[in-house]
Amino acid sequence: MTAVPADAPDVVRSAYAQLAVTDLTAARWFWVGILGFHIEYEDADFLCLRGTDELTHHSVVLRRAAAPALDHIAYRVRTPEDVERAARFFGELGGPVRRVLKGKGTPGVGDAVRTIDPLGFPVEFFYEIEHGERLIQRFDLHRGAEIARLDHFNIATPDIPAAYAHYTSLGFGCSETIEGDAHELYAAWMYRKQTVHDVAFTCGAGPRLHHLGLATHESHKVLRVADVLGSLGKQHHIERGPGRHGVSNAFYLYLRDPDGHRVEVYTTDYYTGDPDHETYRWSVHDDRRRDFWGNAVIESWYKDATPVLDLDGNPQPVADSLLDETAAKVGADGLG
Ligand code: 4SX
Ligand code: FE2
Repeated sequence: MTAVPADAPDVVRSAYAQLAVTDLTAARWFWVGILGFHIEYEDADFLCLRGTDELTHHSVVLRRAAAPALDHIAYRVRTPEDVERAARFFGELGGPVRRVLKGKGTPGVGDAVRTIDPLGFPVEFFYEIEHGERLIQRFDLHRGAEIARLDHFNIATPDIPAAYAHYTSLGFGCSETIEGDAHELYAAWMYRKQTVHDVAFTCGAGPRLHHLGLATHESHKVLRVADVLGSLGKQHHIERGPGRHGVSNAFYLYLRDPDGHRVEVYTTDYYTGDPDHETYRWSVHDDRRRDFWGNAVIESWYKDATPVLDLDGNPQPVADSLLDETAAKVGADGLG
């Protein structure tokens, strides 16, 4: 596993995302009924959701709001002292740092620190969180896509080298990249837990949230959720796939929730925990990189993403991308 730089908080994993949604009833149909998340807590404003394998309070929080947005992504750190280390680390970077005391922020989460990171994203770091009932063998309660856990955040950001540098300074390793002829970075996948990623960067206008990657155990769950949406006449929620990624080797399906937030149902990537694990580099011209079978990527997948909020709940300004992966020639349609 990658060592943590001396001044950085020890990040364990991508832990949860809090999304603003406009209609909790519609969101519940999608996230609970279709994806199979379990409700750990709900009130008039919040829905806290947990996958079947997750022992902590939630991995997705939906907050009722006037417009769809990302409130924050959150990383769990190893000890309470790492929450303090996060406050110092981001304070020195010059961004706003806000302490959110237990009971004042997201339900179930203890004392936390929120910041706007150098990439413009609202990010929370926490150690303490309530635990929930073990659902791993409550097969009687499993349903829908049987989401087991949150796997990763994918963020749209205009400057991939800057994102790579920031997450490297936080002790993240890099499992895979997409690179141009001069090794210019189009995309990168970075991890703390021992999988392909906790966070990945898609080159695009940003800061925006590209998607949440949600792990299920078996590829037939991915196929089943597509079949169910078709049966319900809700096939417009399917955006891309099912397919096999080149990067990560995962089997995937991208869906859009009722507010347009993108989620990926994701399964069977690989172990990256050895200390000398090497980065696997894909050429941007290889049409297997994003779909191993060479299926073209729909343009909305590259272009659409969720706006992100600052710590006061106002939309963050968005900057245009430096590189355009859709312009890289890979085949007849150039989308690859
Ligand atoms: O489209 S890619 O094959 O590059 C890809 C996208 C690989 C892994 C992911 O989680 C993802 O969202
Ligand atoms: Fe993903």
